[in-house]
Amino acid sequence: MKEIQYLNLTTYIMKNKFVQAVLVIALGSALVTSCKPKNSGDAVSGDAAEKAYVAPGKYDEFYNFVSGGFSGQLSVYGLPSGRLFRVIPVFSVDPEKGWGYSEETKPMLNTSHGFVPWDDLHHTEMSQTNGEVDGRWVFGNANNTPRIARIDLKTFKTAEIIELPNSGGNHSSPFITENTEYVVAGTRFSVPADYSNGDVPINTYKENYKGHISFVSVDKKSGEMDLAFQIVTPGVNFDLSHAGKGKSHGWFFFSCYNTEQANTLLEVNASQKDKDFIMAVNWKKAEEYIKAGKGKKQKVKYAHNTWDEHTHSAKSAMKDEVLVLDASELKDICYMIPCPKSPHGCDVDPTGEFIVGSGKLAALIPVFSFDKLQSAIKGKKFEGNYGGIPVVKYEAALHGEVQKPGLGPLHTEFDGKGNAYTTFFVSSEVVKWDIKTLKVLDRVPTYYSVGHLCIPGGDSKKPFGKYLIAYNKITKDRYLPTGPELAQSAQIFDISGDKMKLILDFPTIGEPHYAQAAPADLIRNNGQLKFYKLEDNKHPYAAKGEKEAKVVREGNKVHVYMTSIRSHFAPDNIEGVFLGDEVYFHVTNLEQDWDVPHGFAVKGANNGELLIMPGETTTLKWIPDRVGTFPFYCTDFCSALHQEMQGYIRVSPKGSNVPLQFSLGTNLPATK
Ligand code: K7E
Ligand code: CUA
Repeated sequence: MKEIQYLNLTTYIMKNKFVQAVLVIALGSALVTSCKPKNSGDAVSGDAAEKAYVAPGKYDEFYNFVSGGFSGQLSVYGLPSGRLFRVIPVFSVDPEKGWGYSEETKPMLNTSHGFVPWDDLHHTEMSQTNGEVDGRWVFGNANNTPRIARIDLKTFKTAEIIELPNSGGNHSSPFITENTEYVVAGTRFSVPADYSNGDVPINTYKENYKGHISFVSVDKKSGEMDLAFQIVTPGVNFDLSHAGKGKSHGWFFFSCYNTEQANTLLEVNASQKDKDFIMAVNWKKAEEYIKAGKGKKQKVKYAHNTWDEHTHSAKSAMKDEVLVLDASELKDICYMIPCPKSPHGCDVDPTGEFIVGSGKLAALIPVFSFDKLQSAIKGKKFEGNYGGIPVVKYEAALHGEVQKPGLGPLHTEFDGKGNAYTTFFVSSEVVKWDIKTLKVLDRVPTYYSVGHLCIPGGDSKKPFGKYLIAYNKITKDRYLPTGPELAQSAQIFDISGDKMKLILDFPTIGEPHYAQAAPADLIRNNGQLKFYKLEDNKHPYAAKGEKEAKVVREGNKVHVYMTSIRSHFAPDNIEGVFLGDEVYFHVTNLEQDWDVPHGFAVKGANNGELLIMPGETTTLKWIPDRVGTFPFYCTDFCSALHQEMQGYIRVSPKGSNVPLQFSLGTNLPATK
């Protein structure tokens, strides 16, 4: 479909409701199918591929943290090689690492709905200091059961997860302010607030459904999160957001669609209006109102889960209150800026002056000016209000429009040299344009249907504009087929010159949405943890040496204080366990050296394995289901005698007289 048709049709359809509905469906399916660029076979030319080559034994220049979408995980790649280093479990259980299987990690996945072992992670955002990526933490959002996670980049482990009340679909998240003061979350699905009665007819959306935007504070030192306050808004769908920076520090911008407030067939009914909104939030002002006691205390229920590196365990606390500010009562914290049509990405350039809205159904890209927005607010250049929130006149806040950039704009990143790069899902391309003049400078096809993109530091004040990575939704014909489901992919472009050049593409894990990247040295030299010190191990069931290894019965619970070191467990023979017992293997890895994990698995466990880092204690719960003798073994090839790293546990009938005993290196006395 050509842009021209698109524009003319837009004017035409506004006059005809039926045609409107049909066309929106057609556009919708265009969005789903997208056009396929020509010449997809010979995309990499000349010496381009060399630029992505990182010789064996050499390090990459950048770390790339890529969301896993419906895998609920975060993967870590190197740039420019595209090598996968690690998958960090966040919201989904991961048997490979025992995440969500070991007793210590289960509380990390606790929510007000109980244990939730899966989620949908769309966006990653790295912590910043003075608007620059600082390499300390990376945050991720859970879409389905609204949560935000903080991953510690010293351990590459999820350190904290906070649930968000009053939300449904935490999509517009986890974007941060320039000193990581707050990480925010806007709800995609408006819902009746948790503190109101939700048992209402769905067709009362307009009166009973609300949007909530959460401001979660982040402790400067520890990184610990706290739900500082929420702002309640009319029911719309918040989609994405970005914080202001530099001159616009103190503001946040959220794209919203479905300002029609439809609750059925949104692909038609939420595409009626010519313009939806970007909501500008003056969060400094909101902070003042909170300090002045203007927040209403509301009863809610949400989980806050934290990881303790000394006990090697998570704790889950249930919280029951939140402070809520009402955007329709406090007239100067939120402003709506009209934005054509169904905006998705909402991106702020490195100077903080330009705010880019990407209307999924728009044939242009509007760029708003922070200065103009400020004078429009001062001069009250409003065109009414939306649910009590002032609506700024489009022209009054507009810097200008990028004309005919492509079809289906989604997301924009910046190179720090005055250029913006926008992805186009429908026309399957990345388009480079000048932020000031709004002239299109270059375009490259992607294979195919690009969603997010990432430039290292590309949403910060200081982008490292050397590479651009496009994350594609569709790879039909790009790789060897793998049955009905094909890999999603990433493509790396060299953007150091005037023209973008494809240098590599590689398949990804899960469905990649947003990603962040930072110079490798920043993270490599942030005080990376190599092992946990045994003397700091405060796990209540730790055995810090083989002498402390023991088996203790407490009623029907049997606690095995076990150690592992190359290449044996202590104890490795255990008897006197009965059917009906719950056995807890608390395994302490005694190694004090980098990169020597041991694993632990026992036959019949309805569970994952344990993968225990040096100096760490981790627990596997095992309920034997039959009488017999069961082997356990180390799952991680730790030494030449790894295959010797094994043991037996004997399970006797309930009430049998086999005494509880254990050993290493000597035989247990025979008992019948
Ligand atoms: Cu994939 Cu950020 Cu959920 Cu756009 S969103 S693509
Ligand atoms: Cu320990 Cu293999």
